Amino acid sequence: MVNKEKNSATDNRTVVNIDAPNHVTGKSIYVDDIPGMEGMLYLKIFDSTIAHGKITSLDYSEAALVEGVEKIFSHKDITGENQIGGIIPDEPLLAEDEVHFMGQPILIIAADTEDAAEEALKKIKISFEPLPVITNPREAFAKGKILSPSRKFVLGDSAKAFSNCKYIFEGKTETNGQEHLYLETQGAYSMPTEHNSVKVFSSTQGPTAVQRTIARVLGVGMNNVEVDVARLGGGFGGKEDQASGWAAMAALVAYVMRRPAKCILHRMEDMRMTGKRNPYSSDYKIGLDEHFNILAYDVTFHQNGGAAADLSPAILERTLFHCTNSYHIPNVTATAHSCKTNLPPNTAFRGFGGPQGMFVIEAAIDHAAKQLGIDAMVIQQRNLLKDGSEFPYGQIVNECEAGSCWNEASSKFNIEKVKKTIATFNNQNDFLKKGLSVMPICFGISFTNTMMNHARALVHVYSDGTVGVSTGAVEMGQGVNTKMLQVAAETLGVNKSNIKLESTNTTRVANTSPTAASATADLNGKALLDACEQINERLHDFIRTLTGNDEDAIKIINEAVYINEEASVYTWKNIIQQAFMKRINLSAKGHYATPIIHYDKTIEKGHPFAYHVYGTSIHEVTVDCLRGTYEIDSVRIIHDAGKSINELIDLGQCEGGLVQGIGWMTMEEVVYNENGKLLSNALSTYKIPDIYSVPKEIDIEFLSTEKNNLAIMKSKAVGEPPLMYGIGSYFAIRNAVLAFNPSSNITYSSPITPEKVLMGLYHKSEQ
Ligand code: MTE
Ligand code: LUZ
Ligand code: MOS
Repeated sequence: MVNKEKNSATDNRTVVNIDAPNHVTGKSIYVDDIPGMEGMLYLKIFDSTIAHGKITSLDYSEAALVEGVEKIFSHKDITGENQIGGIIPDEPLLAEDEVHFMGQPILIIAADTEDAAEEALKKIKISFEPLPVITNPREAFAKGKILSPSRKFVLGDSAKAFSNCKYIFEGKTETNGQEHLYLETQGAYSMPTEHNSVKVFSSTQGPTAVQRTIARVLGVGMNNVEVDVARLGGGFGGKEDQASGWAAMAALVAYVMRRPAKCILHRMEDMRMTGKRNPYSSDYKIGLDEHFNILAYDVTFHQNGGAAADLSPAILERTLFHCTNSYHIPNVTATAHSCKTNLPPNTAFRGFGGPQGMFVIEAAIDHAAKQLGIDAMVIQQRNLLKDGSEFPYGQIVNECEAGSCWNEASSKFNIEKVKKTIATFNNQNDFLKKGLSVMPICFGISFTNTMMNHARALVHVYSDGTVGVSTGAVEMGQGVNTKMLQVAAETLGVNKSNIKLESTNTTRVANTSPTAASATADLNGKALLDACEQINERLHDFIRTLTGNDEDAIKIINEAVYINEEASVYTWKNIIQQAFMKRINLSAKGHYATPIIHYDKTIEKGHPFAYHVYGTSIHEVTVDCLRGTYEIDSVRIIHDAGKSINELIDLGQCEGGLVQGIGWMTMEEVVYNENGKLLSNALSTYKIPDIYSVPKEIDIEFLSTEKNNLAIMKSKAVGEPPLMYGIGSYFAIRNAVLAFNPSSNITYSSPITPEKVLMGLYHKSEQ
């Protein structure tokens, strides 16, 4: 099952990321590396110092006099609409009379130098009349502050089912936010172009969203705005929607001043002004029969949305879609509220609400297991999805790999033996305790908003036989450009060295969905396939006119032309030259829209996902019970990769996702005080996993599951699913704490930081 044998460097499936050499030699270009043009303005943002209040006075006359300051923009200087809300128009670009979070932009300073802009910043005088600050989603909900209508998914009849349950357990969970910490901070560089237009280089996952937002803010057509993206130094969801504001600022200044303008956030500005993963506060109730079958599950989610909707309504929806993770539960009532608080608008982050939903069902199962005196894995395994199971949203499970991943992991990594070794270790050690957990995952692939699941690609074959490929995909480190290159090379039969991946540009490929939902390679790859096939068809027809036999079967492999399976005198290059002379169209635009998917929000039922990605991870940790510190000893994973198009890249995605998930669950602690001020506002106070805190051993094996699904060349999406393996490390640490102190009151609250571990280790029950 597991395919490890093929590893030759010439194998298409182990192609090295085309960006790797430039990344490691510092040649890759990010927005701030684009050389500034003559007359370029530097932007600085003046942002709110309180989390909620009315602006009673604002005086920037002195700041405007600083030498080098060209203009200070307030909301009154916006030529179009002061609105950047993506799903719901509830977010001004610049605050007007009220501020709703600390870090909310109020003014833009445009100056000849960064120093002048910084200097001006200090001279702005503002006063506020403070209003009550809410940071807690439950409190917001109790006060009726919601960002979008609440949602409810119902399967079966959980109220009735609970009355047939032998065991019922209820509880609460908390998951905290997560800072994206992309290496490249948010930023954009814009220049005025002819005919009332602007060109913008933006570090965005959503070039079209940036284009649409700029058009709205400037009050021009989308055809007046060209957005270009070479690559991102990471996005992780943080630039799916939240790149638009900075791009709109740079574009506004360029448009009004007729000068190039650059807006790049410094790290602490970025951390303060941008939203993070949505924290959730949730209630669960789980019911089981005497055989530990889960019969019923009720769950209520309170999502901390922050001060504006941003993508939170869509994130909320995905939480519901994944609220039963990879388990078959026949009776489910899941309710979700998006709560408005005075924090920066929270946003997409790898997993997009899915991880938050999955944590709760895992906590509920763990709770039941602890009370029943059994291992959580007994309940987990017993209730895994099978072909024919129904998800709470009505989609029927098929090509299910939940059981195969579990079984493969269990036998390959010998769970039974690990269990025994850990029990022995824990018996022999008083102040070191080990913990074990299993975390299965199931993640739906497609944008949950059906209309977003389409893409286009543009292929030019130049008359010398070289090829330029443009798609709507944004390269952000996940290797999508390399995958696109492989698709084009394989489909056209052209050597990779003759194909160039162009930047993502709204003028070349329009109306793109953001690079998100892990679906980028599927959507854009299939559009690219369509474009390449159109060109193939024209070339094959042309070759048949040369052979004079319109029955001939043509194939081009490695730039050699085969006719009826036999090598011919023709090569790719001479065929292209001849076709060009015969005025054959050597360009093609491909289009793809995912078939079969649909969803009816009015009844919350449908078939929203093209397919699901599965996997099983096994986590072993050791807790130092004197210090409360811990080490992740190992994480072993069987991952459902389909037939991976690029095993090196997909392995990197699994490792990166896993570690990012572990960070969210264990050490990354976003802290706001009760005034809505971000305390974890720098890398001295916000810790992400480094080489010392990653698992000592990571073993990831792909379950080769070449099936008839809608994945690109049968290679399943891989960007987000592995993040959710990280949840397993939380439960392994928790289990180690309980091995030391079985009566600990440690709650289901993440991240499980060393402080929380220490408190849990030494908690004394009241009796
Ligand atoms: N990998 C890297 N190196 N950098 C990133 O920013 N973003 C993740 C994931 N992997 C990200 C990454 C997120 S949030 C998503 S949705 C997917 O990549 C998007 O790309 P894909 O659709 O091509 O998988
Ligand atoms: N973005 C989005 C996403 O708009 N819809 C989604 O379903 C989604 N899923 C994951 C990540 N981003
Ligand atoms: Mo990823 S959260 O879909 O950008």
